[in-house]
Amino acid sequence: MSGTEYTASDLFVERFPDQARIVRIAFTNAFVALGVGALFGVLQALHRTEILRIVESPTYYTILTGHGVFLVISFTIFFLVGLYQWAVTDSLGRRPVDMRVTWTWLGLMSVGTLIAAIAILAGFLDDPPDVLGSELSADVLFTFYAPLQAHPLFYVGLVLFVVGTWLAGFDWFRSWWAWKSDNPGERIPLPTFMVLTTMIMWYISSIGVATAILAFILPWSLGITESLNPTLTRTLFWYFGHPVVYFWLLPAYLLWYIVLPHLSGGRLFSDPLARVVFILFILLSTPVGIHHQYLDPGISEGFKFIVMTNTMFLLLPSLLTAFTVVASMEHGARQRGGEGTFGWLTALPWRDPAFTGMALAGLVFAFGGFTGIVNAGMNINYLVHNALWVPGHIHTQVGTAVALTFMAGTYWLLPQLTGNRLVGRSVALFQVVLWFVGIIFMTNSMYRGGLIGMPRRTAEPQYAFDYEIGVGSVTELDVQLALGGTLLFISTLLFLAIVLLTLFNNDSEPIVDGTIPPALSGPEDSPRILDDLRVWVAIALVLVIFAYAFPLANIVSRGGLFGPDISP
Ligand code: HAS
Ligand code: CU
Repeated sequence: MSGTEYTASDLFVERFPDQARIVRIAFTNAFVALGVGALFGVLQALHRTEILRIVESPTYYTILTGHGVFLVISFTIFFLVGLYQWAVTDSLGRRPVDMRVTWTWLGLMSVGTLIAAIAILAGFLDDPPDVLGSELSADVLFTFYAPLQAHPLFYVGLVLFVVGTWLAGFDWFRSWWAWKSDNPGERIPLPTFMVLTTMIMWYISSIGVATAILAFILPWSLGITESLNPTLTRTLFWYFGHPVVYFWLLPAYLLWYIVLPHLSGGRLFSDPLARVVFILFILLSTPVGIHHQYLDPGISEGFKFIVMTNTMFLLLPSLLTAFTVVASMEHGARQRGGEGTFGWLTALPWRDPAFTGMALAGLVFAFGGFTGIVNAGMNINYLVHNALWVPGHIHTQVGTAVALTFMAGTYWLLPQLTGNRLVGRSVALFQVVLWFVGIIFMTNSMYRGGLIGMPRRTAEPQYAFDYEIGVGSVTELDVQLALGGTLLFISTLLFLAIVLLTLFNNDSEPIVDGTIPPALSGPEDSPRILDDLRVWVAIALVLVIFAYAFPLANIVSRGGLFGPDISP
């Protein structure tokens, strides 16, 4: 049997009712975070553009923190654990070895989120309460590095959340080990392979943020240490801060590789290429984080140059993905009778919201990828780094490539997780297209605004020079941004309504569509070493040491572990 025969012919919820429940709970957490985060998003868009100001400017930063944390940490990662729980269970055809571990990680992640959320939301109170001797607040943005300081509970919440994800990874590794002893010599089924490689990348990278918080930021926020070395904690943050974007992206890639070819009417073009892509992410995701610090003083230009080179190599797995996924879509379209060089595009199932959402997300990702290449260029980065261009990049990438794929994936998965037919397919189709339109308006404005120097991370980007209202004026850009943001918010509400109605649509006949055909070129066409995960871990660690040992030693030798020694 080849590893790609991960058929799920019967409804998932009937084969694994308790696992479907875990996935549903994780998704529910994700979608609650999505709703709150989206509300904060539209408030920001309207505030920045001065169209509607219902909060004071200082509260803008509370909202900005909530927007970032709820969307890129809670929404994305809760969706990830739900999807991965489904992928492992479905592709290995077995339940976790010990459900207590499963409940523990879900519990840790949920409690951690709640604690961090309370710390953030306290920022809305006129007089936030004192907890543990300091005022409860966390206006530190989702990049929470020093010198901004949050209440200790914020960091405690984050730590619990991350420990939860580590335990989830352990749970999935255990399932695989158990499966391996029952199936000696078999190739790892592709979805499980994707889960395990993602988690290896996550273990290697999240150790950076864990060190930053536990060794430096938390003790400093508790008042145990008086100071810290900001360059050191920033560098540790970005050591994790780049790979985390792939932690959001790889579940979307899983859907593009596993589900999208099938929705297109065909089969995955190449299983070996998919494996190579995920391995490249293990190797290359981490030794690039300093590309977020091109403008930081205290890191030598030479180190930055090396990181720029690594980043350009890191384009490879995404370019390979563009090839493999589009080739699979084309194969599907031709199975459906599509012809011609581009004519096959019209044969794709554009009326299916799950398909259309993922395809549009991929299209937007191509643009976001190109802007990522701009960011990665050391000298061009100086132009865009502190500008609205970067939020433009963020919203095409995690805000659409990932978020829209997750929504589209939900339309495909939900009937399998609940046994209920999806409510309002045509509304769902409208919802994904609305997202696409909204993001085009919003990011077009952000990219162009960034190029003319509009700053990011500020509540008050006003300009005195905007004399004329017309194409290219600040007013035009502001209106586009606000319009785009509003459409995205409406689209989110529609999505949440469809999900909610589907959950209660339990007297319906579900459409069962879980059977995923094997890849055109299966795992047997690739060397077995691809599945030897230890080899890739070892190489990844060597690369990390090469990329970080010297810069870190340099930073510590100049600024000290806990900040510069300023004693006389
Ligand atoms: Fe980035 C900043 C470089 C990818 C997220 N990035 C950010 C920040 C976030 C973020 C959140 O080098 C801001 C952090 C902050 O607050 O400061 N990024 C890159 C590069 C890539 C990249 C080189 N980023 C992502 C992804 C993200 C993400 C993915 C989230 C999920 N980014 C940077 C840099 C900065 C940065 C600098 C620092 C900026 C600064 O100065 O602060 C690459 O991984 C991109 C590779 C992608 C491609 C596209 C391939 C195309 C595909 C499409 C296939 C089409 C399909 C559909 C499936 C080369 C795969 C076809 C449809 C049909 C109809 C046929
Ligand atoms: Cu990055």
